[in-house]
Amino acid sequence: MGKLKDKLAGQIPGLRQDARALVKEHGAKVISEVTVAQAFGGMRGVKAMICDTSLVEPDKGLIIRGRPIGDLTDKLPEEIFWLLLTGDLPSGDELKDLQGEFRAQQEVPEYVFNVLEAMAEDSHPMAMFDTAILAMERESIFRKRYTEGMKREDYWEAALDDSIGLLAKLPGVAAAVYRLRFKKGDRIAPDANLDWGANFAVMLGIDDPTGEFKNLMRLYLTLHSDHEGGNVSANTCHTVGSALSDPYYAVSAGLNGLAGPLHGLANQECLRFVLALKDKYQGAPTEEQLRDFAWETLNSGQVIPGYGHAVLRVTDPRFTAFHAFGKRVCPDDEVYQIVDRLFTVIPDVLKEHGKAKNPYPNVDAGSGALLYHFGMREFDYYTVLFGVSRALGMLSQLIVNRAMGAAITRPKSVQTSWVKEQVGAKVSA
Ligand code: HAX
Repeated sequence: MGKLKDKLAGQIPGLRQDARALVKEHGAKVISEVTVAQAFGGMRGVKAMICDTSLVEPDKGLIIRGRPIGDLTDKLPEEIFWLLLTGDLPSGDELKDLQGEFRAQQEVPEYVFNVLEAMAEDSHPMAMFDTAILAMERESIFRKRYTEGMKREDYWEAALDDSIGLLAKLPGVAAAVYRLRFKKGDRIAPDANLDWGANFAVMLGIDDPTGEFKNLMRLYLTLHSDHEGGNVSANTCHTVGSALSDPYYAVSAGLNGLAGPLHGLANQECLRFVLALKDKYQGAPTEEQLRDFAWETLNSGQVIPGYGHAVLRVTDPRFTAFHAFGKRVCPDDEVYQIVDRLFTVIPDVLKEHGKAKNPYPNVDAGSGALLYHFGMREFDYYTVLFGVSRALGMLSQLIVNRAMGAAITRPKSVQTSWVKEQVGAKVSA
């Protein structure tokens, strides 16, 4: 048994007891209510699900198990996975053990490549990535053990086994999508001496003489790993997993949600905006020019991509981390300079405009510029990088949910006519 499974096996009985006692003693108490606007508005702010892996605080941003993401930027994604699951960072030995588990299972089965090669040449990289994960469902230990009559208290163990098997292979699968879809040549074998994020960088095949692209991938995979439980991908994975569909089904479903333009695709829109500026002004515009362009954008009814957030009310600390990376690695890059200058100009413009509740940059404002700097210019692919990272969070949440015996998701839907009656609204013919 790996050290991660050992540690969880020690923690889970206490957590179960604690949750059971909470529900038994306080189960009837109210923690949230739902307004008509919320029922029609994506359930924003309704507190009706549990997620202990991470929290997004309006004035602080992402907090993973009590630690602000800004304090975790030097950690490897494998360390974040351990933290998400256990609440602690791994010791040196524990990290090595987990990395050994990933390495032992990193080989992607040949049939996955066959599936990818059979897809239409212009398939979206996210459709390819998600299909590859679904194709690997036959590897599921969870499904096999469930069919054999696995006990309910063992679900989390099988979910963890599947999660490690899947995470181990995701960089290889995602890199294969990149190289096949964008005709980059043969697949590149992983390097047995490298960590998970660096190996992903190697398999993508981006030229990296300084090693900074490896650092960017480690940072990228750490920063995007989790964002509490209610966002579209996490919530979808949670719901599908709650039916005891195995982790392959659940993660593939969650990633299908990440592929939406209002969710994971936003990062490519931000880079498009920055490149449009570069084209229009033949390089990095002055602050004055940026201000004019921003007002033109707003006056034509469009949003400034990369700014604003549904929950955050400060600069996203994940943006701060990317911004600092760019300042260190490519301060003279024109695309980075535009991102940097927008950060000086846009918050004041949005404040003056007076609509956005949060005039500050979100995570998507800076990441694309850095990928572009290193020569990864296939925008459609960016969400796959996000997906590899977010699988860490989705799977952590899923394992915890199976450990805690989370029930099948089944909120009550109501009809519009019922709402009208409930609030005394006029019922139209
Ligand atoms: N530029 C211009 N107007 C903006 C704005 C921006 N960047 N952000 C918000 N607003 C406007 C809204 O459109 C809304 O206008 P209306 O009242 O006319 O509808 C008003 O300000 C209030 O919106 P809000 O409450 O501040 O923001 P929402 O919670 O409704 O939306 C969004 C949050 C992130 C979708 C929004 O800020 C936006 O569209 N930003 C630009 C796109 C973007 O950066 N998306 C990436 C999000 C990061 C993420 O979560 N990735 O997964």
